[in-house]
Amino acid sequence: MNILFATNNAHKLMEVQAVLGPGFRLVTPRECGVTEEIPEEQQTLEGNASQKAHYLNDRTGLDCFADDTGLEVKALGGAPGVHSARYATDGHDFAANNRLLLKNLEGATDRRAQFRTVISLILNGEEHLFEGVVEGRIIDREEGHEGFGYDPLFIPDGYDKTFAQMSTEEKNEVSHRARAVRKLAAYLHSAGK
Ligand code: ITT
Repeated sequence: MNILFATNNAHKLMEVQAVLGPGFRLVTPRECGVTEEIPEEQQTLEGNASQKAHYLNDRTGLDCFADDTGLEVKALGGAPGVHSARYATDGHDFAANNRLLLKNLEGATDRRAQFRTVISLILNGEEHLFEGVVEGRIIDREEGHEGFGYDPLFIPDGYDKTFAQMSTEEKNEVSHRARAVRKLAAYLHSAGK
């Protein structure tokens, strides 16, 4: 089955394709002629995932899904959360975001954090939400070069290395996004897709 994924993030695309497997082919907004940035202006992950999926569904008339993800750090009251992409600057500057996170956690003893993904699926005009969470901790310097975003600073519970020190397959064993995508896949199968 072909399904449209409302993302401009190539890493997300790769991770999600690996979880869904060869039974699904992810189609990008660009392939459907949508080249502008997809708006995400809401104050919650649910709101943003929903806005992105509705935007693409309105533009194309096709079934589609979107993922919005945030890193929620306990000692920072859940920040950067829904503001994870633009934590340090107005752009998607991963290095600056990571520097700011380390600065804001200087001296913190509680370094617990979780990644949370919300997926909004629009199928036959109806919306369905799926959530995936992984708990872990923020270390005090970047380790590893795989993945993207905050991956070099996050060690999931039960592991002794960061997401950025894992292959896509390893990250997908426990990640927030993979957990949400497995729920999405189960739903699509149950809907006969
Ligand atoms: P799209 O909206 O085009 O899908 P995005 O990069 O803007 O891509 P999000 O808004 O969902 O994606 O993610 C917000 C930020 O959270 C993202 O820019 C990263 O800094 C971070 N992030 C998301 N998923 C992550 C992951 O699996 N590992 C590390 N950081 C992640």
